[in-house]
Amino acid sequence: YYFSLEYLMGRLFGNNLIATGLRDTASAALASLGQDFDSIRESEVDMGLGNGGLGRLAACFMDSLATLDYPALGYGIYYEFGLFKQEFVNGHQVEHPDNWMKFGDPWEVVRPEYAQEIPLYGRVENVFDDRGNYRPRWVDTKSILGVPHDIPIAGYGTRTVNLLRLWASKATEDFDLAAFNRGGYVEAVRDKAVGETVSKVLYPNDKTENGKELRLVQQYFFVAASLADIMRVFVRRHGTNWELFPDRVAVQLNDTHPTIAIPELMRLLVDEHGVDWNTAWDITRRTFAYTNHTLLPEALESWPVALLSRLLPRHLQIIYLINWLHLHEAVAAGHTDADLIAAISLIHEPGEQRVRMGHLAFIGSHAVNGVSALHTELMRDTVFAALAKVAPTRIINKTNGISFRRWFYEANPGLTALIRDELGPRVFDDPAALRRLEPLAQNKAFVARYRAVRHENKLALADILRASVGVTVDPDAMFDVQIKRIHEYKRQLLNILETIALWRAMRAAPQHNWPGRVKIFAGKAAGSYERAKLIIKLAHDVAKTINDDPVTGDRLKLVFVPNYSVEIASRIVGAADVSEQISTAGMEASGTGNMKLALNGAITIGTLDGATVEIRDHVGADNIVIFGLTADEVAARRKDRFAGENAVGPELAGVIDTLESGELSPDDPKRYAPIVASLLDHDPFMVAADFSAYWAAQRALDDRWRDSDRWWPSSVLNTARMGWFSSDRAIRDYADDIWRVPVTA
Ligand code: 26Q
Repeated sequence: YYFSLEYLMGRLFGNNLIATGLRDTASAALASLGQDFDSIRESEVDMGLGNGGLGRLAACFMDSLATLDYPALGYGIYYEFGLFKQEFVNGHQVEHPDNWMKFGDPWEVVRPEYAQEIPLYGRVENVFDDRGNYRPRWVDTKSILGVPHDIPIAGYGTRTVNLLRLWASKATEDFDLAAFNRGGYVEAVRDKAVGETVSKVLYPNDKTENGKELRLVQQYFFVAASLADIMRVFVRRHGTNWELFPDRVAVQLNDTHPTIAIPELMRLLVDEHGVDWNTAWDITRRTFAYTNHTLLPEALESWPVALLSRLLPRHLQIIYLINWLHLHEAVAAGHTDADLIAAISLIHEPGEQRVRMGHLAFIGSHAVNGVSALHTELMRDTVFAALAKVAPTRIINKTNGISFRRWFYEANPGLTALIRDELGPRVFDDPAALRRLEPLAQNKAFVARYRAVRHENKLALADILRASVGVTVDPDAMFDVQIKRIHEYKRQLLNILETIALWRAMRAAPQHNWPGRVKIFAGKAAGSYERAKLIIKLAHDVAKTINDDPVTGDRLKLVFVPNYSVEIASRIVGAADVSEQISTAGMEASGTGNMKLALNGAITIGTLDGATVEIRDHVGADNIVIFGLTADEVAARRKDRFAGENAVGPELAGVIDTLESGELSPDDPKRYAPIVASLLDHDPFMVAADFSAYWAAQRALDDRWRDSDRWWPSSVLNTARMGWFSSDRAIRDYADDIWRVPVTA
């Protein structure tokens, strides 16, 4: 059972047809009816119930679970509004609600018969039974109803269809009754609206918005409904033989967002089913496993004790008892150092008491995993260092993967057909078989066909760019792509500043043999993230300045594709020549866009961060361009406060001149003063520190591009050597090492 607050599914029509092998049949059938497959496909709304990487990973995992015949369900929330839609008005991001269900959802199967009533608020009555045992009762609760909506997930080339079970919230009768008894009809209806608010909207922040009550209600709502659903099925099959529970049930927590499931399972076992505490704790731990997706301090979830005591008073008691036993166990094992004990406590103490959800997930799980080798190592050394002392084997690595069905066969039908021609259809059953392409990297005829496919994809993308942003680009130019959420640590700023530097260099030496470049950006900024929005505006100001410059002409363009989505990503990955993976080393847990682009043959320019490290290991150091500070070097600089010591090279100095001159923003000449200040002052994301290395790496990429006998074999080798990054491999690793579950078919 996969527990996730987010599933970024995209469109399902094409995907389901590929899975069932009916894509071509459907296309022919539609044609015979005078209908065009693509326009039917495009009439589907994108199911955008996620923010970015974490939500898309959940979607790829659902695909692989079904494809590999694992008996699995995904649980989450059936948000009425998915991630906001993005529009640019005068270069500024404007958000609009994504009312994706407006015309109904053709995939949903509603299961009202499996609805669950979820209690909230109230208080705990401290009752003792006649033998003196503590039998607490959670009373005076309000409740909301969870109604499951099932989305079928068809496996590729198998009869397995798994379910994505998403809960919609509804008001319950007694919610209304309470208000009626207080004498208010209108209040009753308002309470009803509160019940329906819970599943109304996805939180659009991809770093923790700490302390928002509705967010915690969402988390508890879906977790409690899902555990009750799992128990319903378990009891039907095995009765109340709870000791068997961890052998039949494995729950994977997608980040800490569903961590309240740990005290909830304890409450169900101990309070509702009379299981003794120690047995219940053993069952709980053997049931859960937790995946961490970030080490950024501001993104580590914690909930104020005061909020928990109001919303989930019994859970808070249980958390305190878990913590008391956990700390005593540590002391008994010889960990007596007071700093260590404070560091492993579930409760963060100084100031307002808060429950650290990462800590709770860690101690309530039998396995805790990171999402790339580097990230897992950093987990052991930083956020979970103290806990790793008391549980040294719990942290393991499971490097992310991507669904090749979606990110290869569906996103790049031209390349899929070429590979089917060369390697036969069986290659699609085994991503590792892509390796057989390796010798073809030296085959001139094959390379020419591979290149022709890329060219076709670039022509198609050029049409989209013309239609969506009104910019005409040269399909023979290098398509240089950075597509992901806008975040300072992902350093879109570094890329934009390099664009300014390149523009200045081209104007200074227009006769130089510059290769054509199209810098393609896409991605959303959280509505409240001002700096990210300023970076979007800068990209637009740069585009406005350079796109019409007759000196640089077709040789340099910048386009920012609005409203990034799974669909837009699918149109871009097969048309990319260059993949920008340039986060400050140590800050990107894994990345998965890096895998999508390299699989489709883009050459990566990147830092040694996240899974890009492993991509280098697989494609070979000659087929990737690595630059910049390493994670260790970044950490050392932070510690020694290198601030002010950055040597600002001539290129960056020129860029700063341009920013300060107001040339890019004549309507507001000081607009970028805050960006310049942070570059020159503390440079928290090492943009200035890495600039000259990045500039040099980009020029090395220019040299490679001019040498097509080097570029294209290298591109083919990227495709040939990316098989390991299939989510099928990742899911097999979870199943073997964490869930210990065999396939069913
Ligand atoms: C939490 C609390 C309140 C509101 C929002 C959130 C929240 C929502 C989404 C916090 C984090 C996220 C998403 C995080 C995410 O997408 N992380 C990415 O996960 C990918 C899959 O493992 C990695 O490849 C990326 O490196 C990582 O950034």
